Amino acid sequence: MAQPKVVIIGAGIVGTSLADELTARGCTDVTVLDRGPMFATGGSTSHAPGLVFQTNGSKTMTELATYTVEKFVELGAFDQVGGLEVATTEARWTELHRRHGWARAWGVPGELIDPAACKALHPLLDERRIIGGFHTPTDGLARALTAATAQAERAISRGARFLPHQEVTDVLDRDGRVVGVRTAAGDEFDADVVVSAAGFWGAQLGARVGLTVPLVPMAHQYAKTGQLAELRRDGWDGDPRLPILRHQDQDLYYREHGDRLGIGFYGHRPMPVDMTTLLTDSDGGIDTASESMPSMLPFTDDDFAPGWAASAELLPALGDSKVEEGFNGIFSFTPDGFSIMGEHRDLPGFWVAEAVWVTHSAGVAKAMAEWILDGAPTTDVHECDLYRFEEPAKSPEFILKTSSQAFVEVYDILHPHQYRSDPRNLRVSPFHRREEELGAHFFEGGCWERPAWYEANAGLIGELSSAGVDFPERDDWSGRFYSPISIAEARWTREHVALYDMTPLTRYEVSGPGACDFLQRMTTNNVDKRTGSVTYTLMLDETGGIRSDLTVARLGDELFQVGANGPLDMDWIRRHLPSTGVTVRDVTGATCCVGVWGPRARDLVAPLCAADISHEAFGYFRALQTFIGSVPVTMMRVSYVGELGWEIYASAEHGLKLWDLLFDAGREHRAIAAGRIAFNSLRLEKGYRAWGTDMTTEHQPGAAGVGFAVSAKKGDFLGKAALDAAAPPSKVLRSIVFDDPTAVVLGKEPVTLAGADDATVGYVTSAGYSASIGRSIAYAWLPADVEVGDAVRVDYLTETYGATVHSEPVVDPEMKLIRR
Ligand code: FAD
Ligand code: THG
Repeated sequence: MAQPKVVIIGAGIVGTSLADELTARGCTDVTVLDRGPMFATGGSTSHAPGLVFQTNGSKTMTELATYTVEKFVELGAFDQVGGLEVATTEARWTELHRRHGWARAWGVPGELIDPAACKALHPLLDERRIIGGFHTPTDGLARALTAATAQAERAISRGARFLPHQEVTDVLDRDGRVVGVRTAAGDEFDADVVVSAAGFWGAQLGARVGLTVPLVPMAHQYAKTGQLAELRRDGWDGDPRLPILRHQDQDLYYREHGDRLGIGFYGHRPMPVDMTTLLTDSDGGIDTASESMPSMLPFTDDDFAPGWAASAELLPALGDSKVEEGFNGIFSFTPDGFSIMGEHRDLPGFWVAEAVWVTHSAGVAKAMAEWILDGAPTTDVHECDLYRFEEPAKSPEFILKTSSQAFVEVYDILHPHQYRSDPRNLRVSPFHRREEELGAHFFEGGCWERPAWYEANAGLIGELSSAGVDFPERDDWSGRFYSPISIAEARWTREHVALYDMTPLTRYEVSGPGACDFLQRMTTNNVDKRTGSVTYTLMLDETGGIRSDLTVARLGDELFQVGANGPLDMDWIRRHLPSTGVTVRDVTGATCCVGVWGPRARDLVAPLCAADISHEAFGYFRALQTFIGSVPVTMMRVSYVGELGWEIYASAEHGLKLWDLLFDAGREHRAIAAGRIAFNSLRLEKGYRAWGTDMTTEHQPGAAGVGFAVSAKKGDFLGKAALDAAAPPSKVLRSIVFDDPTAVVLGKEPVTLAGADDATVGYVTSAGYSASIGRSIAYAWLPADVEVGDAVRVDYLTETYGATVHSEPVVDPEMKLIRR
């Protein structure tokens, strides 16, 4: 679509930024409608205090923020006063080291400073109460309304129009596409593209077009103090000068408003807002918002009291003051804290960009403009994708519970392996009962319960220790959500045999006339091989970036089983599905899968299996439909852990029987059940990548080390043209091995070159302890000229570890373990 006609719903910071980004790209037929006046529309942006802390555990969110800062600075709508986060507990001080690591990894300037330096930056602080701070000089205050107005005016100068008091009540469609919107007054506006940038109204608007937009409008308290003598300055121009301040140990943040302080508080109970009663006076005496400022609810003093007390301790100057004014402001929370971006799959042309902070607004708008006009954003935004949610996660109950929890945890120190406690047990495999009996410790992923390790294997530690296997102690942080039993499980897999519950592995059945051609077009490798073949292959986007990595098993002429990575794969496949012929079905929940891997795998399985499973009869990367006992199974000789063995699939009702047959037969081979931590460590040894963590759409196959999955002989496929035209990558994914056998990192740590200056050159993606070599292995994105044998340093919390770039895979490069 060269010049689409665009209607944007909402003239908050997101809608105005998007109008600017679209018109800057020559897409000038843009109409922005808002239910309120321009530009203090009454939405969240109208009263946002505008603090921008760029650093985030997500590289994507950080980059969206960094772009926003650069743009707002250029617009003269940003006071770059810097950001300061202070620690009042040792745990927070360690956390600030972690945040400093993220900042370095993603390119945000910042340093850790002592209490005196904090005090020098922010004289209101009582430095005796703090252990240290993290200072980020490029953070600061967005003047949200100024930025919105400036971007709108620039868009108008290029041809866009902004119409106030136009409440969109209907989205119009014809032949399955968006064709415009209708307003409450009955006016219609034609459009090829409609973007909902309606902020916390977004879920309601989405529902009108059958779309679940999983956000919850939540009230959050913001107050201003009285005038503070400490903030009065002679000859002052009124511009803020103090850094924006965060006191996360008490869920608080601060900014300057002239000689008053603004205080934001997240320490109160979650207050989800019922949109149906937002503007209706209630007989029950419940306060409601006003029509002129629907995003502001009356202040509830009692909720704020603990926040005020904690503030007065950190900032003694507040002692004589009090809350002069305050409100409970409304903005969006989501189940995982990320924004929501994307196009309605069943109503092409209808897009959403919601649950976006001012902090990320311009970055989100740029990515949206690229996505709408060029087919893909240049920044990887899969964490924000509208279609990232599993089915149960689209339920109102799940959305409310998890979004409320996201509010509670907004400033908490969250361990990367800390999983939600509620809702849980939404998806359990047929082996779950047996796993519980074996003392499984469960992690949650994709709403599935996944065993991380089994207490039943605790006894192996002693046996393996006697045989010389190390079980290094971990520091407090990396020791959480962890057990050394996982080392025993990994080692046992390489020496004996283990059962892995692979049920949560997303899988699809692709069938019908044209199925083979369709998969050939969607993926990079040749999948048009004889029945019984399995192929490792990639899906690319239009820019040649990696959308996913898959296994494609040909089970019949036009019948395939695809092993995938999650809901985004189904979305991508559905979007490209031909209108007739090919059917795609998610068969994950209706089936189950157990991986039987290790040198004794064949000894274990062969007596149970109806077919000849010798190496000659059942080769590597082959699939076969046969029986284990009386259970009909599909077996694939594939192993993400890099061992001899099979993924064995059965329909769910046979699952328990399948597990029992294998487990009982395994006794004489000393088979164990093994968990995800062992699984992860073994796949790192083998050099296998995890999509979403090690590689994303930002990376091309060669750089990510999966170029072998792109067939040179194959005809055209999605992304091929861009791939062929691509410049050589500047960064590549490498395996590094830590020098110190006790070193452990968890991912997202900055990497520097040993011997060079302190400049960060890359970052760790995933890491795990290798029981085979007795050291941790990690993947890191590093400059392309870094070579095998080069020494690097990885900063983990308060430690620095040396590591060496290793050839790949670290374990079994000759593939002897798998092909036997
Ligand atoms: P909005 O600004 O709400 O704009 C959405 C617009 O859509 C509104 O103008 C609305 O009128 C319009 N609209 C809705 N439905 C319709 C319809 N059917 N037809 C026509 N128009 C419609 N973020 C930060 O980054 N830093 C902070 O320090 C910060 N502090 C905050 C403090 C408080 C108290 C609050 C409440 C929020 C804060 N936020 C902060 C969050 C931030 O304000 C919001 O995330 C952001 O402003 C959302 O922008 P938006 O454009 O998506 O939504
Ligand atoms: N099993 C199945 N499907 C999957 C996965 C899986 N799909 C998603 C994800 N995991 C894909 N990831 C991989 C990564 C590596 C391998 C398999 C799936 C693998 N690679 C071999 C290698 O690189 O040496 C073989 C490559 C080849 O022969 O082409 O085994 O776990 N079903």
